[in-house]
Amino acid sequence: MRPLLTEPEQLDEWQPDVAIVGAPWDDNTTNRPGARFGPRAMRANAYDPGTYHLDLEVEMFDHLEVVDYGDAIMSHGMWEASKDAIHARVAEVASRGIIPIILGGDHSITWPAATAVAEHHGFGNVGMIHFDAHADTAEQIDGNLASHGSPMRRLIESGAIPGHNFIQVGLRGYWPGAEDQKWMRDNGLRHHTMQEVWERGGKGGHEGCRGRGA
Ligand SMILES: [Mn+2]
Repeated sequence: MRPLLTEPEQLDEWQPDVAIVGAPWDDNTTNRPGARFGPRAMRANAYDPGTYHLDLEVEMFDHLEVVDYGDAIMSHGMWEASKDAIHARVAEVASRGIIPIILGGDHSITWPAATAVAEHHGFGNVGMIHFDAHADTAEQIDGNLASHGSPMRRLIESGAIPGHNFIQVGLRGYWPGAEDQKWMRDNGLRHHTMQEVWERGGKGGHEGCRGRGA
């Protein structure tokens, strides 16, 4: 139900607070591809009315001008071209001071998307609150530096978002292993495991945060 804009000049005309950008890419998954259908599925699910926030008693679009800025154009099987397309489309939004909300897509899209945001605010000035089962800090997976398990590593290595600006919430399961976790500690990342969230609930204070500086 939001206006669809397709050209950067329309962003200048409209001057929205928020612009949605789809990034329908899933070739960097190790398993369970299909996230390329995420943006269109989320748009389809937003078909019904319902923009009033019950808890806050706020009609959200009275306060936020939100537009749909379409999808970044993906070139199937071609990460470099697709990465550049995601970066460019998010940069068109972020460089105008508009907040981008990016719909994926597998998690590799966070590398170009968050880089574009960091370029606007300055490398090192952006924080990442990362809700995920996995830390996505692998050096590489099966030789793929752009794997969906690696975007946070790339952002930290490039300096776009330093490790000490990361809070990861919900880590669980078997991965990453000890070596990558040591790298995360050495780079100042902090996290709340899913076990901790279960035990303490969502209102726990900062003092329980694990990792350096906590
Ligand atoms: Mn992830």
